[in-house]
Amino acid sequence: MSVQYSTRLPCGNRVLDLAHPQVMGILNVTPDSFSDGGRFRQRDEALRHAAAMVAAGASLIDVGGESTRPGALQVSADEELQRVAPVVEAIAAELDVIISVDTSCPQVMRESARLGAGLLNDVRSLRREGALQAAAESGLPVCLMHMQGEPENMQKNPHYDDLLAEVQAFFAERMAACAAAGIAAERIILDPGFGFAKNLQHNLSLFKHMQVLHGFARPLLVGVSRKSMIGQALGREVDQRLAGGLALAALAVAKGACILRVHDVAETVDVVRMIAAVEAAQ
Ligand code: 7PM
Repeated sequence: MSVQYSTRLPCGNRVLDLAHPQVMGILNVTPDSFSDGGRFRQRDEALRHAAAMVAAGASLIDVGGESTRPGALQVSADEELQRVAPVVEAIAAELDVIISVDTSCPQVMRESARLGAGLLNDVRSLRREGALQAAAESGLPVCLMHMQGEPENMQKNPHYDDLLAEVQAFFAERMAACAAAGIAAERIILDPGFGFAKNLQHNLSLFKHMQVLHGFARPLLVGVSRKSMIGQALGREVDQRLAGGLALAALAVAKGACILRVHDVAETVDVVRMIAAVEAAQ
């Protein structure tokens, strides 16, 4: 597959090589303790998990402090920042990896960029008040993810007249908003948003036809790890979705996706390496 974009994406003080598929490890920092001791323990645990994912071959770590689970309530910016900032700071100091921050909050974007984040991953595609400006001023690349509505209400009977056309129209609108805010197309990554305001048929159809998004000539990120589309297609609980997820990872690479956002880094890296071995053959 010939790519239509520069394969060298500057991410703060590092560069992401998009000539080959890259694996982004998911790091959730959603605590159950509010004591200082809890915060320190949580930071160290997160750092250990991040280090293990880097050792397994992740080139990006996606740090998320807000649950975007369907129906989830929003956390305050202060709470999100208290969860995310120490972890971003620790990873930046200790590990050779690009830090992505899964946030919709302008304050978290600014502070994360200051602390060494290399990528902003916003499931709301910079639609929150002040997010476009914060992202623009960070100078970092941004991942724009398709979602109809908000996480709070998105799975209440999602409907599309023409799913592919609506996803494409959404990206066209958000890329125009980014351009107007001073975020060049060269800084944008696109993500179909699997599981966000989509039923099983929507998810499968969007996956099947993902290639239409190459029309934007921007890198594609795919996040399907352990998601309910696998559970629903195969009848598997969340701890039994690895094989289904790896099948989708391989298929996503075949369809030209270049960032795979996953929980199971080592297994996904094997998928990517195996595909590369075949592609390198005569
Ligand atoms: C509960 C349900 C917790 C769902 C977390 C989730 C994506 C993302 C997430 C994605 C991008 C998950 C989701 N998913 N960011 N953040 N793309 N760019 O399953 O698909 O990880 S949160």
